[in-house]
Amino acid sequence: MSLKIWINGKLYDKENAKVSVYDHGLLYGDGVFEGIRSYGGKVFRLRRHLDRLWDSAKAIWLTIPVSKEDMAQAIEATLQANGLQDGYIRVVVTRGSGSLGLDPNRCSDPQVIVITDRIALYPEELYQKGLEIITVSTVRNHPAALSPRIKSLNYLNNILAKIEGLQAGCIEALMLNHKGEVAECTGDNIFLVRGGRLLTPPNEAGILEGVTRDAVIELAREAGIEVREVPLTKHDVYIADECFLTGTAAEVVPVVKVDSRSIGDGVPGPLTRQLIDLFKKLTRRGVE
Ligand code: PXG
Repeated sequence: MSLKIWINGKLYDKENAKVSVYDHGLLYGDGVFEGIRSYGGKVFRLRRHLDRLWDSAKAIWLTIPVSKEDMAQAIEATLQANGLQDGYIRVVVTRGSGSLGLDPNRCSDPQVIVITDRIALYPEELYQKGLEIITVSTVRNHPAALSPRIKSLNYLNNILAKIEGLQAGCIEALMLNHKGEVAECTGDNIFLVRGGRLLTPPNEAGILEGVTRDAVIELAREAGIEVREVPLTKHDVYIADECFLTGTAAEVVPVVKVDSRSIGDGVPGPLTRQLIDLFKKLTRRGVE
């Protein structure tokens, strides 16, 4: 049975789920999206993802033509139609089809798309052994030009960084901001551990405000671990005791090498392992 995709209120077979080549989402990357997970049929922090989607849309003058409640129902319906318990949800809102010019006022019918699919996980080995990443030369979008807080369909900045990482044999890559400070990875936020404290770049560093990042900050504070959102440099990364990444797809994944330097002892550290465990429990809470 083929996957069902929800577009503007209707479910289509994957083969028939289509948008116009005149859609400005395709022509210009004019649109917004979210990547969400469900665990045991329960959507993780749905409200937070919907709020972020609506914020992204607002920042680009895009009116989402359904309510948050409708969107939540569409997500539930699509998960159910595909019989997915543990799944990956991609919500996309495009500007809609228009003319071959930038003017969004000439676009009609924004496309609201809900894709639910099986989640492609990183190999378990990476969670045991940790990742190696490199810092890439692609600088994170200048926040004054295009805010990294907008999860827009234009992901070229991150894709260029991803390619640089992949060419060096790394599946994630660390991006610096225009000031040379640590920002985030291509699809994950970054955390360091130093002297028993958790450190992570603040919003002002020009990052996506990750839902997983927020969850990990909350979990750490509940566990009595101090968390500081402070500007960080590559040097801070190199001398950290531990390092890990957070993201919807990756969850919490240890990093053991950055730019050919071992982080701490070169193995996933105790705070990282504790937070992986706490995050796992959080996502399964109320599920079993
Ligand atoms: N930074 C960036 C630039 C992201 O795109 C994150 C951090 C982590 O945020 P969340 O809210 O997920 O904790 C993201 C999220 C994918 C994929 O298919 C990418 C993301 C999320 C889901 C899937 O590569 N990026």
